[in-house]
Amino acid sequence: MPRFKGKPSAKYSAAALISKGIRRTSWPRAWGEHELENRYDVVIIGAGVHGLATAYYLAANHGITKVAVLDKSYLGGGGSGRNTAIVRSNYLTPEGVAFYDRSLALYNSMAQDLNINVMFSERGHLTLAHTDSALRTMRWRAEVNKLQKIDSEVIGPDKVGELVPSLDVRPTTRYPILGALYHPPGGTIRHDTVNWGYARGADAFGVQIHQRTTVVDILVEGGDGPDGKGPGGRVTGVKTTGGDIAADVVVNCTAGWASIISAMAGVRLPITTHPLQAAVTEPVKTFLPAVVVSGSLHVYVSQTDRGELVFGASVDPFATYSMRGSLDFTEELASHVLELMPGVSRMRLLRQWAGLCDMTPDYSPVMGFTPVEGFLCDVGWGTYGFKAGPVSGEQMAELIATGTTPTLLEPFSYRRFADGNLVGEKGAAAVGH
Ligand code: PYC
Repeated sequence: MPRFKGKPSAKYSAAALISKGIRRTSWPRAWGEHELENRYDVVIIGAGVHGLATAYYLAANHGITKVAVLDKSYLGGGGSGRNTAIVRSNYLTPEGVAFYDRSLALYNSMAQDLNINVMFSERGHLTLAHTDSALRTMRWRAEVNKLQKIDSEVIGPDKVGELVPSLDVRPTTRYPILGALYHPPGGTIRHDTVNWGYARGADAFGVQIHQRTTVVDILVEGGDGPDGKGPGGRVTGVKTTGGDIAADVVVNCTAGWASIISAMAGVRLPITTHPLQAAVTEPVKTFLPAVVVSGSLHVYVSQTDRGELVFGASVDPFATYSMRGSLDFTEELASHVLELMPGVSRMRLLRQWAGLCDMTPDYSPVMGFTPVEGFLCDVGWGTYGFKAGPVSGEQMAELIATGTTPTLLEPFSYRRFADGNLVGEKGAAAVGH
């Protein structure tokens, strides 16, 4: 085989490419900036993955392009950019499994669909069981999953050790690993790129994204409430820091502020908001080939392509809008990770952060119509929001375009709390809450 001799041409050296790339001033903008108009067909509140995906599918699948996506901060700055980028479909309820399975399919084809490298890594997902009751739940999930043709099975400690050699699978540990739910199609994806891909795609169809535009009120007329809002009313638009906008359809795609935004329309949501903290270590050589979750030890961990370990835990046990990290979290996280993987004891934690999770009583979202005509919700995502972004956008767009609730959305209606048809998904939460 001919061997390369001599130095690479200076023109193509890494230093030259990097410096040219950085200095280049003509990169096309991925999405544009616009003057706020005074009317849109659809106003979407929240430029996270749910809002952006809804806008994208409205335009791409239904030709509805007179759409504004508003965000009080920057695009992807909420839960969509703060999560641990895990995707999976091994849920507990048949409704949840079908929903997330569609999301995973959309994540699988996203690089081609949006023409952007989302770095989807189908590396497999293991939920460890340390007790007989946890093992029972894993078996239950595996059966529900298999009935819906989801690749998911319970495996024993030996197989766990083979798949992830850094896990301590000895039976003598304090919390011995009795088995795991193994879900090969689960993995990770680059969360920011998913947001950017949907934003760029929506923008190309003419959708307008307005960052730093806060919704301060939702305009409703004819409602039962003293202010004319609430059940029986009809949405007419929104009041923002950039001016009033008229719209027949307003969609709440926020996380963290979902109940506050809905209250502006006179719609009460059964949601409490909790911070969820995460942390990342310094990068090291790749050694963790799968996503590992331990519900009993309140931890999930995966390794990024850069080599960092990304950890998360359960939501903080108090309701607040604060996103401050805490020493309690770090200490607990470190001690639990070391129970599982003693070998990482000398790795250093680089940083930690938090996002906000809107928790519903059954750990399932609230999607679709509300008692205020034209005011729709895609909220209440708890700790599952990022992984549901694509399917939520696709299905919400269909609902808006056709006026009919698609089958995948039916179980998650606002009505279910009054009808008593809860979709209990707590057993599939990555960690016990
Ligand atoms: O449900 O897989 C999950 C998850 C990971 C991080 C937060 N939730």
